[in-house]
Amino acid sequence: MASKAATSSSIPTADLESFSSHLQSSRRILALLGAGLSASSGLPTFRGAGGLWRTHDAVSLATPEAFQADPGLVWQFYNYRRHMALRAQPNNAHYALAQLARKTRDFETLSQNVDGLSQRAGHPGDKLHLLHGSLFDIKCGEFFCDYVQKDNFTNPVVPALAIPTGEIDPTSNAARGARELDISDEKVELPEVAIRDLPHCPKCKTGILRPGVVWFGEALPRDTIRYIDDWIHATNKIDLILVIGTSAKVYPAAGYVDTARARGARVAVVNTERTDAPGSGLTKKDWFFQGDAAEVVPQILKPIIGELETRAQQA
Ligand code: BV8
Repeated sequence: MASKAATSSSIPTADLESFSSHLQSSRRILALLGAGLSASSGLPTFRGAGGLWRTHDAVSLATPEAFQADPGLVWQFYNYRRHMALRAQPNNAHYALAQLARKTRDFETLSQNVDGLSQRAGHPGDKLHLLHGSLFDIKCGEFFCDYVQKDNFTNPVVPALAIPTGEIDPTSNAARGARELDISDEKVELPEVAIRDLPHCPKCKTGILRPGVVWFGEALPRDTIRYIDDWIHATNKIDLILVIGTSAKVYPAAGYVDTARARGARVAVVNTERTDAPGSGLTKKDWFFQGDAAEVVPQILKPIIGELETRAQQA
């Protein structure tokens, strides 16, 4: 297992060769994706600086309790992340994985990301499994109501959540042209949002709508988990698991690395941090490619996907 800051030319050939031959001989491949995949698209990760939104730890806002306590604040957090995700572009790692999915019959991708960038890179929907939901699905917050709205890209999700520009009247022309304030910075005043101005459920008429993401303490989507478990148990062999841009600290998602390993999978990690090796660590049969996913993933998948047809627009 080798590790050296990998730009396209500096991935140790030995690793690239051994990885390439294993990749080409692999019949059943799994991938586990995390926030690091979208880092070079400009979206903050949960660890490090990105882990804080204003003075709030992102993880603490991603809970039913936080929504119960202050649905306005939680909606401002999610509306901001929807806004940032809509403004971001998929990068070459998103495109490379989409290409691998088109070229590999038995390749399933498990994403912890809720930003929609893999979908926008054309990753085949039937081979992309969103473990933690999507920022662009909206559902009723009442447990007894099953109202769900898929792929709602309205921005802001309701007028009251418009990102402030510092202009008094947010609907004025001046406001429309004005630069948005960075509300992730606690120094920027966050406008109060009244409960009545939050999105309400058109079905049960009582519930406040919430983002269609899986919050901490909540179960993952049953059908998705069932599909993945059926795929894993379909045969007793998995050849390779790609672990890309994740600290693999959140369960049950992180548990899939050892599940795949238990079925004979070799592990290939792409991460900027040497420290973030998943599950029970790496063995000499595994690979660690240190570097930016947008750089490294197209490089290591080249034996199957060739040169990327669709490349991210250089910002
Ligand atoms: C549940 C959606 C039960 C919302 C998210 C076992 C052990 C310990 C704890 C638990 C356990 N089982 C369950 C728990 C509790 C909890 C948990 O895991 N807690 C953690 C904190 C210890 N799990 C849960 O609560 C789960 N639910 O267990 O329910 C249950 C069962 C039945 C019935 C009822 C209840 C639900 C977990 C899902 C929570 N929702 N997201 C939202 O997004 O707002 S999790 C969220 O955080 C993300 O989806 C992701 O999963 C996680 C962040 O992790 P990463 O994506 O890896 O991002 P991170 O910033 O950490 O790391 C980025 C990495 O990229 C770093 O390694 C960095 O070095 C690297 N990187 C950075 N830049 C680049 C890069 N790499 C490459 N290129 C770059 N450019």
